[in-house]
Amino acid sequence: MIDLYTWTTPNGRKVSIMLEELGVEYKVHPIDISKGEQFDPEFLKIAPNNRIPAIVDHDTDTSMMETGAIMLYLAEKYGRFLPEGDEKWPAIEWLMWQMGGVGPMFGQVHHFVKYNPGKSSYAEERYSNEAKRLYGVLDRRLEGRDYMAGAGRGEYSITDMATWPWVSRYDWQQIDLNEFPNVRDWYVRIAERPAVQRGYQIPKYVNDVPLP
Ligand SMILES: N[C@@H](CCC(=O)N[C@@H](CS)C(=O)NCC(=O)O)C(=O)O
Repeated sequence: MIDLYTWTTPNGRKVSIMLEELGVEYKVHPIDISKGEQFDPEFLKIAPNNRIPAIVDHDTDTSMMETGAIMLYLAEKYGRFLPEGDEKWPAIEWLMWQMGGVGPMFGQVHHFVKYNPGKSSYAEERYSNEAKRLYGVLDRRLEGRDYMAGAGRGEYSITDMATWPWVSRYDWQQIDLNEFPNVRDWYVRIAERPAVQRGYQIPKYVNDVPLP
């Protein structure tokens, strides 16, 4: 049994989508970051960086923060959603690209462009340009592929599950997905998955999955 501590954000949705894809039993504990619940000392014991999401796996007595680690842990535990053999490291390479690039940069776009417009034109421009550059990188990666990692046209993996929730906020980033047709098609393909639809609504409904 897994406890998931989460909120309605891209990082939170990565893990709820994965748990829904795995079809395993898990219990949701909402951590409302708009009310500062991520700073609760009890949560700090599980997530020393005061960020959601985090999990506690009672089967193995493991608690874990950081979505990249959580997703690799779950992929290994259940033997799913991480390509094998020669395809394993490219999948992890692109997962790390999401962790180090897409997440932090898109997060700054949300901060400056969506929530604090006009406070710093330098930051708005810098992070918007970086987001557009990353969309271009993803579009080129997806040329001739259905998924970000895996042989041939690729296979659906944690790399996609980690990246998709950030792209789902394309309107917050003022991105027209039609400018990135490979990303748009990949985004819609994944949005149609029932587990993604369910995982998106954890821990509560905010809006339908956006569609371009
Ligand atoms: N690198 C972390 C990032 C986690 C993160 O930034 N979570 C955000 C929500 S998407 C959060 O908890 N923010 C609370 C805050 O900024 O105080 C991961 O991948 O788990």
